[in-house]
Amino acid sequence: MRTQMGIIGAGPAGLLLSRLLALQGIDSVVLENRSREYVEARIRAGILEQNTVDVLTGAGMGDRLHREGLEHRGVYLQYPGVRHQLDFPALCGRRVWVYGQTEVVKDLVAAQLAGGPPLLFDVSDVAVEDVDTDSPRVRFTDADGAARVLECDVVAGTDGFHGPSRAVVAEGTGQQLWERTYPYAWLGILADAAPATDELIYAWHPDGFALHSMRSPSVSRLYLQVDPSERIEDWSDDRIWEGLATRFALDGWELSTGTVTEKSILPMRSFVSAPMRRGRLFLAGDAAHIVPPTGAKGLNLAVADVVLLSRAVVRLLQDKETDLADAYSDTALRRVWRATHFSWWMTSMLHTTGDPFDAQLQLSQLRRVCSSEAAARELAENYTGLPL
Ligand code: FAS
Ligand code: PHB
Repeated sequence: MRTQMGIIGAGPAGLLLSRLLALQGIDSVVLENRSREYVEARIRAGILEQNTVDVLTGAGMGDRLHREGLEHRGVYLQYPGVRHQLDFPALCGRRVWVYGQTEVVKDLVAAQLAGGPPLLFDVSDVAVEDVDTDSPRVRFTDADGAARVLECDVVAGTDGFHGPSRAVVAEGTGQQLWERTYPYAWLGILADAAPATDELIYAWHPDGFALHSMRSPSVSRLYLQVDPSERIEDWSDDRIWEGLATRFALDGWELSTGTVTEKSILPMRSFVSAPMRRGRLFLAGDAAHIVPPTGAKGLNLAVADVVLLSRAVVRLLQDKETDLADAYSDTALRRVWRATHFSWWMTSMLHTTGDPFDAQLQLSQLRRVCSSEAAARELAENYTGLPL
């Protein structure tokens, strides 16, 4: 097989990259080691920055998003006795959208399979070679068990945190890694319950953080801070709803409950690797960096990476200019560290540590954000997404 861009991984990064390149006349082949059903069923992010909505709409991927997505003006910050709404348009002129990553991926897969570039599911043994030459290749076994070779001009490692691409970059570069794991995790549920709030609630509570998000007018997505050693089997649905009701408690307001359709525990970490390139292999998304979900940045950062990467690849392959490709890693990492800082800041402000001194610092920070326009604007600008 031959193509201009070999793309490893059919997550939001890989699929959107293939789409953006196709719109500019660059061929690609996407290799995914899971099935279509698995990729389309994964429950992950739910908040889209204005930038992400603009990029998806510009790439012809906005129809269902604008029809079924929920446009939000802001979020609520809560601490005992207080629930304060941040008005993003007033603070920074931007908004966010609630539209599940699952839906974004479904839209991209459907468009790809309806006449888009090749998308191969259920591949295995993916190995990237010769990335220090102008003719890298990807060896893999296809779904029928046949050994194949994909000859490329460029390869994108959009294979997530556990994919093979980052290690290939490490082998050929003095890779630097920065990592921080947090002493808490998120227990997340999806429930057939009409959201009892019009916008997301980020709640600080002595028992731990809680987040009230949603997926539609009839489906809620909720998270509880738990100890990382907790096992989901130990959390009955009743115990979960009890914990949520306690942490969101506010006079005159009631949490609406319903059937829990999915529940899982997600570890929290910050991870950055540099550089995001080795020769003709470029990393994007979770393959290069992970942020804790408190800042709703994971998916949006992956989108920002592939917007930059698609511009660099078009310039490299069509104009034979290497300037954007040479600048890609440093440019992307500047945004990665901004999002990494913001996600760490949100996480540190909202998750209890059991240390009473921390608690007073966190409450002081929350009071500041809820009373100072400057502090609220700082949160709003980062949450809605800084210009690409
Ligand atoms: P992905 O991990 O989405 O995609 C990588 C793809 O590569 C996958 O399809 C994988 O199967 C494939 N792959 C891996 N190895 C391969 C190989 N050897 N060969 C071929 N294919 C291979 N962010 C939020 O903002 N809010 C959230 O609530 C939130 N929840 C999350 C929950 C979980 C469990 C996880 C893991 C992440 C969550 N995130 C959340 C972050 C999430 O949104 C990621 O940032 C986003 O999925 C990144 O997209 P990609 O970089 O495309 O990586
Ligand atoms: C979600 O809806 O899944 C979600 C929203 C905001 C976050 C994290 C997750 O910060």
